[in-house]
Amino acid sequence: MKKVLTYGTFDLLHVGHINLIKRAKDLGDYLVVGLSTDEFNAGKNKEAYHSYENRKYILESIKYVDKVIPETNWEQKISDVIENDIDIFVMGDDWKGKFDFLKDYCEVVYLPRTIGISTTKIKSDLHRVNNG
Ligand code: C2G
Repeated sequence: MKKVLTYGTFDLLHVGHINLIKRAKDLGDYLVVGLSTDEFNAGKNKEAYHSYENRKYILESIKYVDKVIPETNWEQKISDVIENDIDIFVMGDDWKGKFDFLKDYCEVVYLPRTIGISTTKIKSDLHRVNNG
């Protein structure tokens, strides 16, 4: 069984997230998602609209996702790969090169992002619509 791992915040879930999750799953048989906790996001200067519990519940309802684990720090990826027996690590190519250190432990794949959609865009578009 080929196991795949990816990470993210997955706030205000949109097709860019689903495209990534689906393509990641299609590279193997089992997909683990490392979901950024609210505390970890604070460190990324990101504040998710949905809480970690709700983002986890939403991700677990996606047919491509087999397991969700918490992402609490930048240092956990190597142990996550080892402990979950991961064969392939996948991220969108906005992260290209940033996780090449994982190549000692598994395959590393950066996938093209879906153009024209992002959680930030959703928030700013809604702000404009609601504020004239
Ligand atoms: N993504 C994408 N296309 C978009 C938007 C996002 O392919 N239009 C991908 C990102 O490249 C990432 C995943 O969807 O691989 C999740 O995106 P975010 O929730 O924004 O994740 P991020 O904040 O980048 O956190 O340790 C890594 C971090 O946790 C990644």
